[in-house]
Amino acid sequence: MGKMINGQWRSDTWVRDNEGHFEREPTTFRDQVEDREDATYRAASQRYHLYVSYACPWAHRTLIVRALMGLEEAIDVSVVHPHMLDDGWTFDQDFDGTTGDTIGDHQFLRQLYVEADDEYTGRVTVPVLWDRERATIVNNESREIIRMFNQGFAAFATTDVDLWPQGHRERIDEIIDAIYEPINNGVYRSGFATTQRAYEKSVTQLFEALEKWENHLSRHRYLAGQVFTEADVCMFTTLLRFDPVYYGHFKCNIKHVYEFPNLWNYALEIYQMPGVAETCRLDHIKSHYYYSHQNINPTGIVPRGPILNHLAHHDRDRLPGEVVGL
Ligand SMILES: N[C@@H](CCC(=O)N[C@@H](CS)C(=O)NCC(=O)O)C(=O)O
Repeated sequence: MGKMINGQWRSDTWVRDNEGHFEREPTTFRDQVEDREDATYRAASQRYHLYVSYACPWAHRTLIVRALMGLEEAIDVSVVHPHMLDDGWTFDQDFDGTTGDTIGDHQFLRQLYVEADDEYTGRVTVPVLWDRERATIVNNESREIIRMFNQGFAAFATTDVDLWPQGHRERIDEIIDAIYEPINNGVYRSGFATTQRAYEKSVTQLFEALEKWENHLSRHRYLAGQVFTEADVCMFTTLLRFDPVYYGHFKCNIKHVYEFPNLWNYALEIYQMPGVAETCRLDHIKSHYYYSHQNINPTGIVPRGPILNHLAHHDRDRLPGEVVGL
């Protein structure tokens, strides 16, 4: 995987600690769009643009929140090619569903990073929230982008969906923190581990956390209780990728998600919420991981299975719950 160092692209740079644990570097563009007249980045329709990969679980969070809130008109999107090789994310268009760079004429995502900061050092990641007016990156941290959509962009939404409702906020933030390391990042830590010990540690923590939430979901419709929130979006994008990719490619194979009845039915319910299925591109997901990580799948062969039916009937109606504003 490549990386920018002082504005120059270098391929093949991986970050691991000396025990073989994969380390995810913190993102650096952390400005906020706010619905205030004097804000540097003032919320507006059609001013901001979202760069995503359908493959990426972090970017997928932003697409789901955008869909549930009905922000499609206000915030347009460019979709990168699922293969991420020596040039990092590209705007090649020879894969169904890619769009190219619909607002600029860039060939590579890294060009946006250099435009935003010509001395940029760090990874070139999706999602990116881009400001057309200032021609810069506002933010490239999914957790902050989904919060901005919910807060800053509410006036431009075509639904009243609120994924960070009053009265639940502290709990939602605690859950997002709690699932990040063992689950969302845990699958990567398992898959990218370079020692048996590092792998065992991550995979054990991952399945302990999944068992814990499986148990929680046997009694509660959603992670924060009766309301569907940002925390569920963060959990869902990992669950969706689990059986098709993380189980095999990342060796997270103690159980499939479909072997956890509550987690599986919970994922089905979210998949079937309005607008969500359209954001779920398993073709991009499988192609990206199996083809891009040449260190763990050198042949680049993308497996045919598993055959899953995300439109199957789910049993979550047995528990009380709501999506605020839907
Ligand atoms: N913390 C970031 C993580 C984003 C991230 O790591 N995206 C991956 C794709 S799944 C990426 O673009 N990786 C490219 C790289 O690391 O070179 C977020 O949540 O937005």
